Amino acid sequence: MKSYSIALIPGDGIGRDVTAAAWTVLETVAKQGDFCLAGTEFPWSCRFFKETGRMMPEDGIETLRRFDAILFGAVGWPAEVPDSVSLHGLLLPIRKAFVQYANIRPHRLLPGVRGPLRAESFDILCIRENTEGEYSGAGGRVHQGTLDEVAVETAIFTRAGVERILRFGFEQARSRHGKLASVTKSNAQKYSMVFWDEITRKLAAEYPDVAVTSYHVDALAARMIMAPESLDVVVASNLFGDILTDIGAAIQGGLGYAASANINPDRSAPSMFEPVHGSAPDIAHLGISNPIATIWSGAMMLDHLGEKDAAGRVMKALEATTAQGIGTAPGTESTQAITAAVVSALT
Ligand code: GGG
Repeated sequence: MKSYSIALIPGDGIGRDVTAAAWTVLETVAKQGDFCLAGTEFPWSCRFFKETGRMMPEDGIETLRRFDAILFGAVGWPAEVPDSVSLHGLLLPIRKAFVQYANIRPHRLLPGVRGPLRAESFDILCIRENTEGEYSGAGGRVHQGTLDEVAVETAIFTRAGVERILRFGFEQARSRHGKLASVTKSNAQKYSMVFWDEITRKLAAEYPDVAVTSYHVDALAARMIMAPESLDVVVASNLFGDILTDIGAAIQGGLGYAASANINPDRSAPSMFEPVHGSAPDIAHLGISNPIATIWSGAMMLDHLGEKDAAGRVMKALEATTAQGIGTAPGTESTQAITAAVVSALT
């Protein structure tokens, strides 16, 4: 029987509840199939930081490297650890170290889930560059605390980095409906974003079957609300992708439905699967967090591992659950009740 080793990092706040919920569903579908999931949980989080002074041990990356995949919950507990410390101490280093350069985020309405828009038949796949750009962490502050203080944060765009994410976007568009929206702000950012547009045009010649349109990020943000059904695959830089996918989450009913996969397309290191949402300290410990985004992310993990049938079964179970109205109104059912409904839809 095929076995996959999965590193589980529940992280902070609701990350713990939703990861446990997704794991219950994944273990159920594995038992029904002919494969096994061996999970190892790591306590890396803001609590771990308080105890050790680090978000993960010094050898954390090397520890994770031997796993087939990582299921991640959420990071952040700003009352105790600044968000800039927790994010740069856990999630971002994993994405960079494992060259998970493609962050894939699907946005569509599950049956029974009402979004805020009139348009209901959109199906957008956002691809966010995940290892460089505005989140490179390059910069510094001088003369701190004085009137002369200067803060510099440099966005880094490499030819290799931009080319590979755009190529990934073209390939995804080719495998879907053949449309790619490439997002920049090249009127205002005349170096990095003009560079991105140039590479988009160069690659477009290699993909004559893909209809590519370059949009400014503000126009694309409006389009996601006014005409989401006109979009297929959207590819954007780290920051723009981060922001646009919160719009994507909003139009699909909320962050509770927004799944994501941090993919290393070369498979030279593990990929990581996580809900788009953060740790939600305001509702942590209430037992009402929506596990659907994490369960959907788990389905993406199964798909990446090659367990396509199991991935499809989890998505069908999610759809059957929301179609019954379960998990469709925030805070109505407990995390446990939604999870139980998905598990029962699997059996
Ligand atoms: N589950 C994802 C999570 O914890 N997100 C927190 C966050 O702030 N993420 C920023 C990012 O995805 O770059």
